[in-house]
Amino acid sequence: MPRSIRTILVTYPEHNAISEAKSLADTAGYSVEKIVTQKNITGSKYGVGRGKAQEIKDLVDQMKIDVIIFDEVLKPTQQYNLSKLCKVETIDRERLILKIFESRASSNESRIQIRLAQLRYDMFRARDKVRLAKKGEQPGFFGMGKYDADVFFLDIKRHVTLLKKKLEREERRRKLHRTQRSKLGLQTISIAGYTSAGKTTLFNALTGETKDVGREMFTTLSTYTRAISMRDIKFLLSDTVGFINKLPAYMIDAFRSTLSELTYSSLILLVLDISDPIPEVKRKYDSSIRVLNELGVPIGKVFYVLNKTDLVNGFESVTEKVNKLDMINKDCIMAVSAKSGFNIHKLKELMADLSEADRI
Ligand SMILES: Nc1nc2c(ncn2[C@@H]2O[C@H](COP(=O)(O)OP(=O)(O)O)[C@@H](O)[C@H]2O)c(=O)[nH]1
Ligand SMILES: [Mg+2]
Repeated sequence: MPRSIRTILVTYPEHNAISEAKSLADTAGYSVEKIVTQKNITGSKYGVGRGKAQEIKDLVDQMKIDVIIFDEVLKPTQQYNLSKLCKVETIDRERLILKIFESRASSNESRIQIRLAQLRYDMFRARDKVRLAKKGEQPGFFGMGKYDADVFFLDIKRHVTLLKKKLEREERRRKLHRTQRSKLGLQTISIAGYTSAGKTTLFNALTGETKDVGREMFTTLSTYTRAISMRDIKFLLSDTVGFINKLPAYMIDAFRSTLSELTYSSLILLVLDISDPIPEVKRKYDSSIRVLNELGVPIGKVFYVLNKTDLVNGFESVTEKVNKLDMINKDCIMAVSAKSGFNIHKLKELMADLSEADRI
């Protein structure tokens, strides 16, 4: 087993920012050893201030850190300065998100969309990088002059055109794929929701109870999909990529295509972190519903799972929060704790009930 990649996470000193950034890093497979926060992480030279940068450098040395994850967009110069100071690689927020999408792409179409987003990311940074290269500050990068820079841009543009053509072909093929998937004869239940709502914890809780059924039958299943059985009913359960705050516009197509499996799921478990303050739960609920609408998911297929009830004081508080949410489909709610296991069995029973009643 490869050694885990030890990281320092640099983010804002707010609970939400920290838990989202931590979950993003986890999802991308990094091991977060230390969290460093600062109110403003968009400063000019290092992103963080000089003193903070030095503090990070010391921590990198002391804790044998491999990578710095920076929860903001960094310019190549900033990335370069921080990496040069600390002598380790720096990954900014957008690169981190692209890595997650890349690891979750399950179709040719989404792989192309993600490649397109990666090219956009590189393109935004190319000019700055060329400038760095000219100053001789980053010999590892192309080492190019103006002429080479033009060629580089032209190459990216050609690549983009090519990928867009491929994408059109894949879109035409998509219908076929869906028919094939349904031939497996199993219904798919997908777990959706914001990053750090507890999707993966719920996925593990739901799949942990039963043994993997007939995995050998589904050799194409990814690590994020497992076959589970409840009573005698079998389902495919999928952990999907989370909704992300402040997702840059150029990544939206890539994000949607990685979530396309939601459109052919029989049931969507929409996980909400009920321990968030009400306005936060409401904001996440509203925008989750909006994304599901945009993806063409019928709201009747959505079942709400209110997670982290162990952090909420008493059942009344949960009920009170729910009343303020003004949900569509109010009868499709279950409060659970994926961590403690509270109501997990009940949730499974309920999924079986829905199936037997032909609701899914
Ligand atoms: N207290 C509590 N923490 C939880 C619960 N479910 C998940 N978590 C924690 O919330 C964080 C994010 O969970 P994760 O499953 O990775 O979220 P995901 O990003 O939606 O997949 C982790 O630190 C979990 O341990 C829960 O029911 N109660
Ligand atoms: Mg997860």
